[in-house]
Parts: sequence; C-alpha cells; structure tokens
Amino acid sequence: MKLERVELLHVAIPLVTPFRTSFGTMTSKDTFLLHVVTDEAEGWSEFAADPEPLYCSEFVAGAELVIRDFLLPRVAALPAPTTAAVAPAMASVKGHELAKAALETALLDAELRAYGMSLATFLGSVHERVPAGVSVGIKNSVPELLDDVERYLAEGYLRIKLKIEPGWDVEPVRAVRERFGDALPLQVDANTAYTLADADHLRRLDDFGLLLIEEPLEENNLHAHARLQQRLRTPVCLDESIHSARDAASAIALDACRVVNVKPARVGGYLEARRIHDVCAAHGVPVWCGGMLETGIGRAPNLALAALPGCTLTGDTSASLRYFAEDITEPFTLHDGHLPVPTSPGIGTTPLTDALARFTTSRRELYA
Ligand code: OSB
Ligand code: MG
Repeated sequence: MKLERVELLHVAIPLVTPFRTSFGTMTSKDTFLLHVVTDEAEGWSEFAADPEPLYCSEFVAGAELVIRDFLLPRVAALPAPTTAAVAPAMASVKGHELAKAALETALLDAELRAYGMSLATFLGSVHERVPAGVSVGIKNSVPELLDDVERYLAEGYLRIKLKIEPGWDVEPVRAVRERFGDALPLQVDANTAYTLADADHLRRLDDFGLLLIEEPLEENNLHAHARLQQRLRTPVCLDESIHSARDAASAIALDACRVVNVKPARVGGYLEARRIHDVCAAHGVPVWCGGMLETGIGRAPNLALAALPGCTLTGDTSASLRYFAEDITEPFTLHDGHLPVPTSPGIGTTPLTDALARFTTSRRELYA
C-alpha cells in the first residue's frame, strides 16, 4: 500500500439537543475527518475530541498540528504504511492518542478495503448487532430528565447512563429509579468531577443498584480510584484514565476499576482497543464501547468493536438521530434497541457527498 494523498476536512454538525456534562456543554460536533488515498483504496476516520481540551488534553487545532507536523511525516516515511506499522512509527511522539487513532484508523480503513474485509471480521467480532445504550446529559431539572429518559426508553434504548456532577447525582438517580423501576439497566458517569473526599457521598449511590460509576475521580489517579472502590459496592469503571492496554492491566491489578470503557480514539486506535479488550477478558473484567458523540464515520467502527465477545455490557453507541438530525453518513437506526454491525469492507461506511459538502467548513491537503 502506497500513500498518495491525505486530506483533512473540518466539519461542524449541529446536535439535536445540547449535551451537558460535568466538563461543559456541547451544541455542535466540531471536528475534522481524515481522508487518505492509497494506490489500492481510500480510507476515512474522524478525530473524536472537541475544539477545547475539556474532556481530555487533546483538541481539534492541536491534533491537526500534531498530525501534520509530527505523525504524518513519520507514517509517510514508511516503505509501506500498513496499519501494523503505523503505531510503532508514531511511538516516539509522546501521548496524542486521539490524533494517532485518527491517522491509524483512516489507514486501517483503506487497508481493509483493499482486502475486501470488514473491520468486524478483522477484529474478531461475534455479533451481527449490538445492544444500544444512551448517555443522558445533565438537565436543568429532574422532570426534564425524566421526560428525556422516558423518550429514550420509548425509542428502545436498553440501558441508560446519567451524567452526574456534584449537586446532580443522588436525586436524579433516585428519581429515575423511582419512575422506571429497579430492573432498568442504569449507570452514571462523573467525568472526573469528584475527589476522594466525596467517597461518603458517592457511597449513597450504592443504594440504587447501578451497573457502574464511570470515572468518578481525576484522570490517571489509579490509586485514588482503588481507594474509592474499596469503599463502594458499585463497580468503578474507568474511561479517561485508561490510555493503553498497560493502563488497563495496572488498573485491574490495583483494583482501581472492575469495568472498562474502551474508546478506540482514547487509546490510540482499534489495535490497542482490541488489546485492552483482550487484557480485560483475560481477567474477567467486563468491557463496553464508549462514544464521543461521533458522526457515522466514528460510530461505524465503534460498532465493530462493540461486537467483540468481551464487550458484555451495553455501550454508548446510540443511533444517529440521538445526536444529529442529519448525519454525515447513512444514518444508523435502532431496531429492537440494537444497532447493526457494519459488514462491508473497512469501517463499512463513507461520507455522503451532499452531507459532506454541507457540513464541511474547510479542507486542507496534508500530503500529496
Ligand atoms: O465520558 O463517555 C464520556 C461524550 C463526549 C465525551 C465523553 C463522553 C461522552 C458520552 C456520550 O458520555 C457518548 C456518546 O453517546 O457518544
Ligand atoms: Mg465517560
């Protein structure tokens, strides 16, 4: 496979409803797509983070610069930019997992298309469809939250995740439990909003039979998460703190988490995501596929990952309509609470020409 062209397209797609978390409010998905052209096939990927470094340290403008000046030159210098060679070529650049994931995934898409193989087949996925959960943002009032949850359940979503922060935790969880019952699969995500000093308060959540509490404490503080886990019955799940399979191994060894949210972008791509899945599966630690409000370009490959055998908990991969009135790809739609795992070669989707033209705000040639 020979690299011929790499193009970066800035896109801005309005969200159907603002998404509020403990770190900020998003009203639109502003990011970039990478489009690679090789002598054998083309590939697409999406940078998963936002214009501001609030969920993680990476952000759109920084990632563009890192890809252009540091990652792409290393990959372009390879005799053949096969997916397996990409991460080793970029390894001397520290961090920047989301930027690395974007470049690796576009090349993986192209390589798999050249072989006519789907990502699901490549990864070893075992399901044709995956159950869909939905991540529900922080609302202005409990009645507003209950209305939203009711609507998502009516649409068929099989698991609810509530975003929490200090001042919006026990009461909304109690209200959802009272209204929808104990059988509803329910979990919460704090996005690092608490400290260990809040342990007694967080322990009140133990009364509600939650599947897990996601990233309650600060990013990368495995020690504090382990201390918290000792005081909670609710399983701790890590998101922001897991950047690699080695992190997952450390977190499991320390009992800093009993569940792992794997986001391929956050861990440098699908190859590392698969390794995390394998480490967790070997330890009997359930894994589920998280999301970053991706367009169809990011969602399609996540569905392949979510169909691995160790992904035993329902993920955040919701239908296109949960995010966008109009997606940049053919929309993913919910059937009986499930989304289909793409079966065509590569990530299994491409941008729709018209939608892409309308949502693209600028394009740059990074390599030609
Ligand atoms: O912490 O899981 C998170 C969205 C953006 C950034 C971080 C997170 C989220 C979500 C929504 O919870 C996941 C999705 O529906 O894509
Ligand atoms: Mg999270």
